[in-house]
Amino acid sequence: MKLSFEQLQEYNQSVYSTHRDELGFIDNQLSKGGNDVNALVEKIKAFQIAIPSWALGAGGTRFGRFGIGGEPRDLEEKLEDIGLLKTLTQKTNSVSLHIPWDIPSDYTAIQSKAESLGISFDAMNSNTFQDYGQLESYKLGSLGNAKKSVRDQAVAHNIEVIEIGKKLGSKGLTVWLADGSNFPGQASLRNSLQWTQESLSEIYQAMPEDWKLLLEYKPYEPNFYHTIIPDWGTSSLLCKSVGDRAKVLVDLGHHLPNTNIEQIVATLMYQDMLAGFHFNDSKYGDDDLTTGSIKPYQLFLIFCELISGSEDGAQVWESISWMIDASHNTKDPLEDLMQALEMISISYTKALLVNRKKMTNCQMEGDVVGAQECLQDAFQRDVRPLVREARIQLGGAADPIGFYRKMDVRKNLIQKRGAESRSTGL
Ligand code: RM4
Ligand code: MN
Ligand code: MN
Repeated sequence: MKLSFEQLQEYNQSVYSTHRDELGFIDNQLSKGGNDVNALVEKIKAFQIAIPSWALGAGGTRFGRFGIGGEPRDLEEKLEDIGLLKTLTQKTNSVSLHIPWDIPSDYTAIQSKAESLGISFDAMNSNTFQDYGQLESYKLGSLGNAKKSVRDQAVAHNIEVIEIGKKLGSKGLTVWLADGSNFPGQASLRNSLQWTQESLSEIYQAMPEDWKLLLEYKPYEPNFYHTIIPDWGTSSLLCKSVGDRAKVLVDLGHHLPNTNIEQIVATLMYQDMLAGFHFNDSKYGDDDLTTGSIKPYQLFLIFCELISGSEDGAQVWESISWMIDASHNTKDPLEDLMQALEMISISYTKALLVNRKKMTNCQMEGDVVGAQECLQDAFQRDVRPLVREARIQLGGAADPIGFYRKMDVRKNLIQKRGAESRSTGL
């Protein structure tokens, strides 16, 4: 479905005067505090987040899956959905593909479709956590499997993913391993780590020189006794052993409750080892809920570390990749993604507002209360008018979800694709 430019403009006009009032208010407040509001809006405009191809349909749990209707039936339709998100939010211009879920049947057609929508191909994702008809089973692991033939097959799959990505213009490979064991004694903890290291090294060698390897970690699930890469430290260790274009990917849901994720970000940036982010939120683990829906303060603190790390020169901002990695069991996936993009923008904007100079002085003088006030002053502000202004300036909808609903997009998609259409993914 294509949204008409005129309808979007008309919609924006109808909410414009309220927006002007709200923007004028915050503009005034921030300018008095010495902030360059135009520069802030430019930064918000520049910040773009990739959408994973597996997040456009309804997700499920091991108990069930409830379709939303009108889900994209193939890769072209997935791109069309991302095109819609782009038109509405102006916050995304790339897609992250999962292989074998999204192997293009016609590369030229997919490329021209993506090009016409202004979408590029972000990091590619391999899949060695499922069986999909390949010779050897991944039931007991892949890159770290005790059987060499399984490891070889998993390495070959990753190399095939690189080849597919090369044809599409991608510049990265994201590896998430389900490898581990469910019971003590099932696997050799040390050997499985070594095999994983060797396999990753082979994959790294096959990567073009302008690519990066993004290595995820996860403390549990689907294995519950041990996972081979449980934490950022192990991921970092493996990355360092394979080469300097291998870096650690932080997926927000891949931590045990109460982990200080902002500290992990700081530590990784300190070593120039942060590859990128998978945004989501959770209460218990890898819940894959909408980012910022449960712990918005944590998301803000993470952005504070990201901004300070890049402003202080620890790691270049542009070297970090951004992606949403969520699952939508009870929401319309497109609405959920719009909420996520909004929360990411809000958290980023608030973090930009922190008076870092003042906070550093407080830190140096041991002024605990003063330092916390610096953070609260930024976090408690309603920055939505700034985020909206950035979106309007780029030609997006003043209120993406409002316009999406007004245009009955989901109803239209159901009419076109059917109520029972299913998208590939989890
Ligand atoms: C995993 C992990 C990966 C994603 C899969 C679908 O938990 O987060 O990034 O590729 O889910
Ligand atoms: Mn992830
Ligand atoms: Mn995950």
